[in-house]
Amino acid sequence: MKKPQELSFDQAAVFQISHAQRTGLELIWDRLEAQEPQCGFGTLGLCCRHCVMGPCRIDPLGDGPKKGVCGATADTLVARHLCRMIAAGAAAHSDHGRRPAILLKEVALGENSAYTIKDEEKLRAVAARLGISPEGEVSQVALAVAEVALSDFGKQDTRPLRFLEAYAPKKRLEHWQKLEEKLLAQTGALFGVLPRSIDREVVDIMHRTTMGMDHDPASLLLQGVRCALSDGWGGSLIATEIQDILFGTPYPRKVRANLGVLKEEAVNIVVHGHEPVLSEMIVQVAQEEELVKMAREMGAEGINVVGLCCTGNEILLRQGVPVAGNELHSELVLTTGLCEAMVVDVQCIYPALPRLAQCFHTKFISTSDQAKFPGAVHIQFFEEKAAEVARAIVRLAVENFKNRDPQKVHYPRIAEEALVGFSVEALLKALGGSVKPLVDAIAQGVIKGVAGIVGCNNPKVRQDYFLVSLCRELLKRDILVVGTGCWAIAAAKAGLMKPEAAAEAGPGVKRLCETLGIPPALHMGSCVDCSRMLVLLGAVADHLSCDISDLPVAGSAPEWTTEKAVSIGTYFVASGVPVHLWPAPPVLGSPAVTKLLTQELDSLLGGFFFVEEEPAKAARKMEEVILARRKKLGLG
Ligand code: BF8
Ligand code: SF4
Repeated sequence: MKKPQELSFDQAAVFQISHAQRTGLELIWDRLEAQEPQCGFGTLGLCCRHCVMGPCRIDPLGDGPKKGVCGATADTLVARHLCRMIAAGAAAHSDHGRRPAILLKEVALGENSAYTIKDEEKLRAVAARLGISPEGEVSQVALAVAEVALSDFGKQDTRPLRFLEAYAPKKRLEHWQKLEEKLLAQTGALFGVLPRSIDREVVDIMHRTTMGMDHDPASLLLQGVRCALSDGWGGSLIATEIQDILFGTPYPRKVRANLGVLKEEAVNIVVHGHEPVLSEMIVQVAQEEELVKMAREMGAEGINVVGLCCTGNEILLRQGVPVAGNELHSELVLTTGLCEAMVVDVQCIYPALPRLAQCFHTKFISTSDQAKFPGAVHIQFFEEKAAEVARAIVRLAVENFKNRDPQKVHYPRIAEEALVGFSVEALLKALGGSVKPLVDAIAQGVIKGVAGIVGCNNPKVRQDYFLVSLCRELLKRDILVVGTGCWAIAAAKAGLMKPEAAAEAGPGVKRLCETLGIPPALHMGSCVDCSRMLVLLGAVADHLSCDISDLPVAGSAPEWTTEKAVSIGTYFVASGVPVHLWPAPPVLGSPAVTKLLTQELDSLLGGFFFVEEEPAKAARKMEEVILARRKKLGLG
């Protein structure tokens, strides 16, 4: 058994893992160990189960088969599998985005009175951007915006998504158009890059990757690019924009992060998953007098709602709700014995959680028809009865307070402060209304550039070590860091989101942060909010009349886990941003696909992937990319 310090870089996690090891609670690291050694074919991407002539696997080095039963090669298998990962990731983000889009339509039509439009200014700004008249009745504008969003999901013509056309910077849009024309002229074959509709690109991949369809790795990967773009500039962007309209655009606020946000005296409700539609409502009803009174009658001080992962990020940014942790904290939070309920919606919810909850008094409550868990209490969420459902959930948690066993309570009193909520709107406000001060700071060499760090925790990587160390390394090199998802929570827990953390950065970042009153690591939101980074990149590119691929920027997903992260990485690369990954994706079984991803995509799209195992080395490579782009821009 590995030592807790080897498993996590986070002191609260180390404390809690030690406790679990002492008391014999099974955690994710134990299950990883039980899986080892993991399958070499799978790791290299060399297996296929797309039809029942298989399963097939390809032996890259030995004297085993070099083709599947149908004749598919290693290149096909690897490209097909990566493509399906992108489709799954894009589907998850986009299906999430569909929900607020439908909700906005219902609110506009008066069919749902549980929700309202909180940010009218944003609504009108989004409308204007989409070419819809921003004037007039709120409900009319909202309906028009919702209709455009919904049509982007399901339209059948071949025009690019309207959200993409409205938000992507001019030069990038031209680049994609020209690339399609160039490939047609060069090869006589059609290669689509611009997404036609969000649902269609996922369906296209599922079709294309069945037995006997597309076997050309480049063709497969370009469809992967198209699907990923339908996520970044489509489904995820729609999720972000409409959630801002419905729940409010984030602005800077102080919050607390880590397991120490749990309160021994209060009823603790942990909300975990991704969508703010339910969690917003839980936060709201948990403040209702009747429920608070009920909690007091049970002997608790009150009701303490805390977040986990991306649903945590959503309410952290908009409501200032404290966040208990990122992905690898999801089991640890249960082991504190302090959770009356863990309420989940969709995505990144380990099926191990309900079993672990049963070792305590914790009620594990699932709410989505799309995410059910054996061993859970299921309370179905209906949007039109949102407040009632949320009240039933909170009531169940409050009633459960009496079942808490003080003998089983064990938690670290560790939490950090963080200044979060840097939406593009908030950043522009901090910059005085335009991106110019940021552009000037880059042009004058005050900072070298900007890096985006995204993504998950992965038990194969010491928790938060890469996320935090990479951030520190970049800051030292005078590269400002922005990001989302589980990185953002890691950075908050590590204290990097306090304005004082600028002291750790190089002199340029420090100066910029002090001038603007911002921390050196900026929390831009949940994983669908990676779209905020695209919008920011677009604003800077348009301001300079250049392409994103000219800007001194780089990205990284240093502890990535999910298929969603593959989609995110791909849409950044396809938008002109080089992206670092660790662990390596399952593509190394095909040298041809590996070369496409790490080299050839650069000439097609102005972005590429690279893999690096060490934070300092990854930072150095990101700095190199940034410096090379500065040089090209004549910035020295
Ligand atoms: O969507 S960073 S582990 S919680 S996938 Fe999941 Fe990864 Fe966390 Fe947010 Ni994003
Ligand atoms: Fe094997 Fe080809 Fe079927 Fe895949 S599609 S399982 S490689 S026969």
